[in-house]
Amino acid sequence: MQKLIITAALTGAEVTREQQPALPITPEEIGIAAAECAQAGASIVHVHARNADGTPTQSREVYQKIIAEVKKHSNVIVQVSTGGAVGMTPQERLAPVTLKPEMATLSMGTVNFGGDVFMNHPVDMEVFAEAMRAHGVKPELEIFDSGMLTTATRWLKKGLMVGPLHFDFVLGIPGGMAGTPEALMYLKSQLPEGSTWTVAGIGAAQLPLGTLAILLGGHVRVGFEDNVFYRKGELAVSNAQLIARIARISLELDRPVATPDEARKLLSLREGH
Ligand code: KMH
Ligand code: ZN
Repeated sequence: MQKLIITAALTGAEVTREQQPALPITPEEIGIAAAECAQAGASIVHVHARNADGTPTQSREVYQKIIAEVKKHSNVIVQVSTGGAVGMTPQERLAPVTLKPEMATLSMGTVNFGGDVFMNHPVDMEVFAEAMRAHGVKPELEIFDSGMLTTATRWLKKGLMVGPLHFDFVLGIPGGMAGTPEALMYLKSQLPEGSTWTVAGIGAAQLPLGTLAILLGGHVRVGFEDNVFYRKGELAVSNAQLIARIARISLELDRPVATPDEARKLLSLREGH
């Protein structure tokens, strides 16, 4: 089995300080949280930008500061969000890709997102994929429901995307696929050959799905974007606390954790970072 790649989803677009007092918001806070997570075993940080008042933004300048702050403290891979927040325009969402980060997310379809609709028109998705190709950015394909994986497989066959593909199964969003072992097993069974994958279990699904992914040879994403609790009724004290638990479980299961450079190789990221 490959070494385990742990992604720290540090901030997200929706979680507030009221829900999680330790949420990193400013570029400086995100840089420090990234360093703590790298120390605890993360090799990727999935980042979202916020304005000073905590509202989400896709500002190129704020992402530039975040990337600089992360790189100041650690060698971790930076993956920017192109999902942003519900209601943002595709043009806004694409802005951080022009900074040529090593990775960016690419949502593979539209999904109900709680009480909202997270819009991903196929025409926009193609523009996003093309921009990532042009800037040498490795997409992580966000799969909220099974048809999105079918779409990715079709795009691969049509040459709209080049393999090996890397997927993130985001399971447990109200409106998307359930955060259950059965859902994860089904998605795994449908992967194009040679793909890598990680799982982001939402809320209470984070720990069981992360543990299952370790056993199945996948990778794991944890962090405040997806879950603010350490266990039922107990808030996590930091993103790093969630990372450290997954790293411990993986080591107990005899699966070593990848360094950022090992993750770069496993994900076939471009050279030169
Ligand atoms: N905030 C969600 C609407 C991503 O980062 O690419 C979308 C999201 C996915 O978080
Ligand atoms: Zn995100």
